[in-house]
Amino acid sequence: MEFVTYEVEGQVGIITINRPKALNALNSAVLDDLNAALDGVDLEAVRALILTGSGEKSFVAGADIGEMSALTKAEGEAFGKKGNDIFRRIETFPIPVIAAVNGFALGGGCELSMSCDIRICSDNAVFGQPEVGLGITPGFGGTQRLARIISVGMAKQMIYTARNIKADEALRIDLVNAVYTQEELMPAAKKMAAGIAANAPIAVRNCKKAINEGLQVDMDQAIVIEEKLFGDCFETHDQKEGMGAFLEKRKEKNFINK
Ligand code: DAK
Repeated sequence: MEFVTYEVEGQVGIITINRPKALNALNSAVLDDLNAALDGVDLEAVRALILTGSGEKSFVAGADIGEMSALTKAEGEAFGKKGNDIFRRIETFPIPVIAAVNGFALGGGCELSMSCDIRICSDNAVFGQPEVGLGITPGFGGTQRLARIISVGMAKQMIYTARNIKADEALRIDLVNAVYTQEELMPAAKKMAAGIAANAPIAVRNCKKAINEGLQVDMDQAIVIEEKLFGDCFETHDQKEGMGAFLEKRKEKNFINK
């Protein structure tokens, strides 16, 4: 992969978008590499992912404007589908994905972070949906996920005005969960990922599924989804181990993802 790196530290996978010359902007090759990185995640061994950008300036400065500027309608649609499929894959990826937003998260960059389960950022991060200033709508789910994550009114304000916001405002409107210095960001992301990885993997995966799928339906259907995923945890090794450890007053737990 030319534009994406993938490393594993313990039970945590780290995907880094690595196209610093263009502030990690997403062209077709970057999207292909991101998809390939996801293909490479060993779901038996890895229990949480971190997604970040290389350098200290930018997470992802958007979809590649140079590449997009020359697209025909059909090519634009195909580029949109490619991005949407990958972002949806991240959103529904079996294990949690934390976006460690280390700078600009504009357009497709903001959208990429929103396809992750959790967003934390550095204090120099800048979020925004500049698309209407470029003559297009936000794609890659921008009009859909932003209004589901923050308030509808604030999402409309950000999208219609195309005004960028800084980290402190992103925190205030709940777009991110926490803000760190640049030096603290990756250690904080790794600590959070390790905390997730220490829990029973099947239970964590089922929580992700229950929250994501439950939010798309009414409460009567949502609690049925929850019941099924709850029931699914029983008779697993890890359910017996987690409850056994409590009953035996044992601190160490050996979760084996089975
Ligand atoms: N695309 C391509 N290259 C980019 C880029 C981008 N989005 N952002 C930055 N670069 C490149 C610059 O062209 C420059 O390259 P060189 O000139 O050095 O070759 C290099 O990165 C450094 O950028 P600057 O020199 O501009 O650096 P500054 O610090 O001065 O400014 C900046 C940083 C982030 C404020 C500025 O670069 C900027 O405004 N960049 C554009 C941000 C932006 O507008 N992003 C949104 C792009 S639109 C859809 C699907 C997806 C989308 C839409 C629809 N469908 C499915 C319908 C997504 C749209 C977008 O993301």
